[in-house]
Order: sequence, then structure tokens, then C-alpha cells
Amino acid sequence: MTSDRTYPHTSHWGSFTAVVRDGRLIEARPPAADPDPSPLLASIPGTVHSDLRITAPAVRRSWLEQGPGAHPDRRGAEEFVEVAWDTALDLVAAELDRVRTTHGNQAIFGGSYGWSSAGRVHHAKTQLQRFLNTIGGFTDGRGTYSFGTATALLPHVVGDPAMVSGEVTTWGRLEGATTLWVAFGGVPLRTAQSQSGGVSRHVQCDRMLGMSRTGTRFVNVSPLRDDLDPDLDPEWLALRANTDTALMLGLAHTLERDGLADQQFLARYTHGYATFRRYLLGESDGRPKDAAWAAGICGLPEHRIVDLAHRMAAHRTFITTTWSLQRAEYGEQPYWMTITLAAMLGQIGLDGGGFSFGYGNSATTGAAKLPFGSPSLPTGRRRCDSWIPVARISDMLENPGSSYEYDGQTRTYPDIRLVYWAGGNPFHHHQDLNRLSAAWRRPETVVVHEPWWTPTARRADIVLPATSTLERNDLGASSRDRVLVAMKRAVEPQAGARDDYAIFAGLADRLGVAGEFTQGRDEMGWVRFLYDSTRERAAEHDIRLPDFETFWERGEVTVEYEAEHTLLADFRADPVAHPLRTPTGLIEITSDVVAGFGYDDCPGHPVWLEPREWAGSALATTYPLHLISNQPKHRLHSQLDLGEVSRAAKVAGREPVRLNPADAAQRGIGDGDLVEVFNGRGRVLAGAVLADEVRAGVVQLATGAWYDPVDPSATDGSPDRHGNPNVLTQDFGTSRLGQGPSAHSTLVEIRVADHDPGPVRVHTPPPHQR
Ligand SMILES: Nc1nc2c(c(=O)[nH]1)N[C@H]1C(S)=C(S)[C@@H](COP(=O)(O)OP(=O)(O)OC[C@H]3O[C@@H](n4cnc5c(=O)[nH]c(N)nc54)[C@H](O)[C@@H]3O)O[C@H]1N2
Ligand SMILES: Nc1nc2c(c(=O)[nH]1)N[C@H]1C(S)=C(S)[C@@H](COP(=O)(O)OP(=O)(O)OC[C@H]3O[C@@H](n4cnc5c(=O)[nH]c(N)nc54)[C@H](O)[C@@H]3O)O[C@H]1N2
Ligand SMILES: [Mo]
Repeated sequence: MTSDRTYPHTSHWGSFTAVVRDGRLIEARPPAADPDPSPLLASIPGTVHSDLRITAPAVRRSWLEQGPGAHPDRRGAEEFVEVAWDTALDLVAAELDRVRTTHGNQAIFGGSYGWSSAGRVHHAKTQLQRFLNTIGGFTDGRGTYSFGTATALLPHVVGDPAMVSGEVTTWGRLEGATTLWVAFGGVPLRTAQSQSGGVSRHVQCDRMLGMSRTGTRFVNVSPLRDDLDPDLDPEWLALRANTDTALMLGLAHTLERDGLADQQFLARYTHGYATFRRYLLGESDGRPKDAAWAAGICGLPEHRIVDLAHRMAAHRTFITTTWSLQRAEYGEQPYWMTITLAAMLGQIGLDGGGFSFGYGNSATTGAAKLPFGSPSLPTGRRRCDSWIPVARISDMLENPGSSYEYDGQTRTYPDIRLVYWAGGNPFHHHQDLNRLSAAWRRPETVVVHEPWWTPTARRADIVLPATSTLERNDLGASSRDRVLVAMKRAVEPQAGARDDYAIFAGLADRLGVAGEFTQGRDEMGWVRFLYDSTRERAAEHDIRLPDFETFWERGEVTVEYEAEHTLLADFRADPVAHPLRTPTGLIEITSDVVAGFGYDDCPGHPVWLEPREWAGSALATTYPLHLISNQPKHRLHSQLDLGEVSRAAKVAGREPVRLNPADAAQRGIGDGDLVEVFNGRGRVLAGAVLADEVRAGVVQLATGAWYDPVDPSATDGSPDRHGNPNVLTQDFGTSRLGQGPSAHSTLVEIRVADHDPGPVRVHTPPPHQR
């Protein structure tokens, strides 16, 4: 009789106990103390032991036989040949050496954007960048898909990019204070399942219900009703997608017209309101941005806009805006306008009032950051000052040497010869995948580390099988969670997989930098090093953590630290003693710096700009539906798409696409039908779900279904069998300022599929020769 063994562990979906029987993970059991654990944990065992695990290093046949640059058009379509680990490492080391010697290190693209896995030692992207720095550097991708636009904008407006990444007014300062919470993009429980690096308690549901019970009213401003928990009984303002800036201008105009703008706050704490006001009132362009004007754009009745403005002025109002709003064309504007609107209400810096970004977008938003910073592996000194804004990858691959604008700078794209990816899935995350497929043919070599045969692994020349977290020891932590987790190896490395760290150590050895890369530490040496350095930093803040042996033996430690924070409270108390890091030290409603860039796509104060693609554009006569490609409820991006929770959610064997019953009826679409969603950039198959929760004129297709084109070598946009929305999304920077992704500005049409190209194939391994 065998008995089950258990191990402490964590994941982006939360902490769990790994239950192992006969060498196999049979359950990821959430901690009893987590009030709302993520159902996604159920997908972990099946994925660890999946037949989609890559079982040996493999090389694309043409590349193996003819060398770098051979038939790049066959990437994703040609068979792989398995090789021994030593052979694979020799090939990768020699190719890295060839490229850096012939073309320079900036010809290596190591941006490798992606979430990788939880566990701070084995974080694949960090490991890759640490390794590439030891061999002379690489071209990096700067910023994030998540909130890169805001990271570029916020320094100009409030002096601090961290206000998009968790620097918020915390729960304890909202509870009992906020009476009206106006949520642009909602506060989804769906996205609050996840936290990069791990989370021990999912508290959002309870805290919001608590606020609701004590009298907070919630307003969900979104094309989707379920962006706010229905148990909160929220009011739903179902605006047209991408029109929030116009709505906010209509609210602002009403405040100004009805004498409700807090002129004292504006005078003392902000810069440039007068210039903005001329625009708001139409004095600078002849067009007052009143509620009637806003109604014509956002599709809400004028009286509801006026009423909301009046209520916002009468209440202690908290305004939140989700990250999604800045993943749209001109995504800088709703962020700038959120801050402007909050400034006009004059409640910034007061408990329960003002604004915050990103509530609902991560499991720990609303908790105060630990004072000592969470453990992270040092990436070493950058040896090569070459980078692009992260979402401009296709532009870079297509246009080496050409120039582009970014945040006031004119920059030049490097000439990339080798792409190296570990811990990300660009054929999940990037926009306009048909364009990326063509651009992906430009480099001479593509190397990918992956545990699974993802769409990106399939499009590599050399693919190296990586372990999953369950197969190694690590330290789990994130900066707003109170628990550090001893992530213990629970199962043996599956098939032929190696840790990313071991792979890079093997390459470092071949390239003569083993000592610099490993610092003489093995896996447990690094786990101990990260824990001990965290413990030392904690001690500087009088927070005592046990020694490493005790921590490892116990399986976790809880950091005793409580703090609450009201965003900009210091600044409000004394703007002279606590100035913002903006040129004026004030909130810049007009930025002379941004105005000085001369960008018509992001002028000196917030404005309404019509996206290329939205319900009001000319293209809407051909493609009348606005596509919301939001984050999936049933997985994390593309991770766990092969898991049981994601598979159970498929409709007609495809990713579900939700649409309003009226739009479906017009097109003869029934619930459960196999449909085709299409536009000028591509076509995907999906399974129709009729839903009143979706505003008319909008369709919702979550990200992350593994890209599965019928003909992966076609250049004319072969249909994707599975329903990856990035086949359809547009690939333009948000503006010259932010250059973020514009995924949420996409128009499509939908019809019943007249042809079924057969079942999804991407959930079986690609052809490879043993
Ligand atoms: N249309 C549209 N597109 C979007 C978005 C959107 O809203 N709409 N959102 C964007 C956003 S915000 C983001 S953050 C991105 C997310 O994009 P990504 O972060 O690229 O997506 P993931 O699926 O998390 O990719 C992580 C990959 O790492 C692999 N991995 C996990 N553990 C390990 C490991 O230990 N070693 C190695 N080598 N690999 C490992 C996983 O198998 C997976 O393939 O998508 C973006 N794309
Ligand atoms: N389960 C799960 N959780 C996740 C992730 C995941 O993949 N799965 N990904 C994580 C990551 S990397 C990130 S960055 C965060 C992202 O967090 P968010 O950026 O908030 O995520 P989204 O789901 O893209 O967007 C939230 C909602 O915004 C609404 N929205 C879209 N466009 C508009 C608009 O123009 N106006 C208004 N008012 N609303 C709009 C959509 O209805 C959408 O449901 O989530 C994280 N959490
Ligand atoms: Mo993200």
C-alpha cells in the first residue's frame, strides 16, 4: 500500500499543498486559510504529467541539416529531430557565439516577455537575462503588455509609474469611507485569481462584499456586466468600448458647468487646469465636451451622465480604472482623464476617495507592499544598451535600422539575428499573429525553452525542454503577499526536462562564464541565498524571519506586517514638503513636457481621440462588432489551456466567444454554434455563447487559446481553428508616447462557420523524429 506524500508549493493561482502518489502529482490542494481559492489549481496535476510535455531537446530539420537561417518559412510547419542534451547545448552555445561575434550582442533579442512560473530562483526570463548579461548583453523589451502605456505616461502626470502597479489606496482605507465606487472596466474577480509570484489569500470577494454590506454603492462602467461581481448589486453603465475618455469628459464638463469642480483643490494641487478647461468647455476647439456630446459617443443617455456626475460630487467617491483601458489605442487618455476627473472632485489623498489603478487586476491589489521588497534574482550588469518598448516586436523584426518615437525620444530598431525565449509565449501574447508569423521569419535562429509544446515552442529552431515548478526547489513570494513559501520538489523531472538554470549553467560552461553565472551556487544555494538576503532586508525594518533551516522545515513563514495607505495623502497634507516627482511637483493636468513632444496622438492634456477601430469609425460598416479580448477566467494567458478547467470551458471544441443575443439573432447564430470571427487581418473559429452580460455591438473572446492555424506555413492568414483573438487584434502602438499594445481597439464581424476545418490539433504534440 502506498501512502500519499505532501509538499508545500505555490503558483500564480495561489499557494497549495502538492499531493503526490506513486511519483505523480494527484492534487493541488488550496490552503484552508484561503477564503476564495482559485479553481484553476485543479488544472495543475494534468498539465504536469501531460503528453504535451516536451520530452527531449529537438531541432527543426532544415536548421539541423543546413544551419542558421535555413528555410525560416518552415518554422511551425516542419518536423523536429530530437538530439542529445550535449548536442543541443553545443549547438546553442556555438550559435550564440557566432551571432555575438559577427553581429554584436544587440543582435540577440532576449526580451523574452512573459510570466514564466512562480518561484523566484527559477524564474525563466530572469535566468535567461542573467545568463545573456554574462556573455555580453542583449536587446531587451522594456515595460509590460500589462500596463506599459501607463508606465510611460504616469511619470509626466503624477511623477510615479508605481501608481499603476500596486501603489493604491488600500482596502482598510476604503472600508467605511467610500460611499460610491465608480469602476471603469469593473473590478473583475476573474482576473483577481492571479498574482505573479504567488498569493496565499484571495480576499477581494470578501472585502468588496463587506463594503457593500456597509453601504458602498458600485457602478460598473464596462461593455461587460460581469466585470463586477453580481452579488454587489452594481449599477451597470454599458458604454461603447474605448469611449471612456469621452464619458469622463462629459462628467467633467457637468462638474464644471454646475459649479461642482473643486477649484481650491485644482488651484493648490494641480498644474494646467485652465488650459484643459478651455478644451473642456470648447473654447479652444469650438466643441464643448458636455454630457450630450459624450452621450453621442459613449452610447449612454445624457441624463445618466449628468446624474452620475452629480452623485460623484455628492459622495465620497473612489474611481478605479482597470489596466485593460490602456491596452487600447490612445490608452494614455483614459488614465490621464481618470486623474483629472478625480482632481476635479477634490478627494485625492482622502480615505475612500480619489483614484487608483489596477483594482481587480491582481490578487493582491489593495494590500500594502512589504517594506523590504520581495526576493528576486539579480540579473547582473547590463552590458548592452539596446531595447525596444516591449510590444513593438513585429515592428523591430520587420524594420531593422528604422527609427520610431517613444516618450519624447527618437530611437532606432536593432537588427535581430537570434531570438531567445524562456518563460513567455509571444504566439499567445502579441497582437496580429499573422503579421508576427511573417516577422518571425526574419531572424536566423530562434531558441525556446518550454515545458510544453506551446505555439511558440513549435515555432523554434531549437527547443529545450524545461522542468515545471513541481520538479524543482524554489522560493515563492510576491511583494504584497504576507507568506513566503518553501516550494519543494514534489516529483522527479518529467521525461527529459532540465531546469532552466541547469540549461544556462551548461551554456555558460561552454562559453567560459560558468563561474560568473553560477557564482558557485547550486539550486539550493540560490534558494538559501535569496531567502537569507530577504531575511537581512526584513531585519532592517525590524521584521524578524526565522533562519533558513527553520523556514524550509516549516514550509512557509508569515511576515508579521500590517500597514494601510491612502494614495497621495502626504501630498495632500503638504504639497510643498511632499511634492510629486513631476516638473512642477503638482498633478499635471497639462504637461508642458508632453506638449513639447508635439505628438498629435498624445497632446499636452487629456483629450478624446477617435481610435482607428471603434463603433464610430468608418470600418464599422464592414466589421460592426468591437472585440474585447480580455483575460481568461479558465486559465492564465496561455498557461493551463491544456488543463481540465480550460478544456471543460470550450464550446464546440473551441474557445467560447460571447455575444449579445440580439447580435446573434441578426446573424442567425444559435448558442453553441461553430462560428467564424473575422476581419481584414484574419479569421478564427470559436464556439458561440449567447449572453445578456455582453453589451450589444460587442463580442468577447478571451486570450490564451493556443494558436492553431490550419496551415502554419501560409502567409495569407490561414484560419485559426481554436479561437486565439490575437489573430484579429491590431498591432499599433497606443501612441508615440506610450507605444503600448492596442489589443482592445479591434473591430470584427461574426458568422456561422460554413466549413469546419476539423478539431483543434495544437493539443497534441507536433511531428518529431526520435
Ligand atoms: N489580445 C490581447 N492580448 C494580450 C492581452 C490582452 O488583454 N489582449 N494581455 C497581454 C498581457 S497583459 C500579458 S501579461 C501577456 C501574457 O503573455 P505571456 O506572459 O507570454 O503568457 P503566458 O501564457 O503566461 O506565457 C508564459 C509561458 O511560460 C511557460 N513557462 C512556465 N513555466 C516555465 C518555466 O519554468 N520555464 C520555461 N522555460 N517556461 C515556462 C509557460 O508554459 C508559457 O508558455 O499577454 C498579452 N496579450
Ligand atoms: N484568470 C486570470 N487572471 C488574470 C490573468 C489571466 O490571464 N487569467 N492575467 C493577469 C494579467 S497578466 C493582467 S495584466 C491582468 C489584467 O487585468 P485587466 O486589464 O483588468 O484584464 P482584462 O480582462 O483585459 O480587462 C478587464 C475588463 O475591461 C473591460 N474593458 C475592455 N475594454 C474596455 C473599454 O474600452 N472600456 C471599459 N470601460 N471597459 C473595457 C473588459 O470588459 C474586460 O473584461 O489580469 C491578471 N489576472
Ligand atoms: Mo499582464
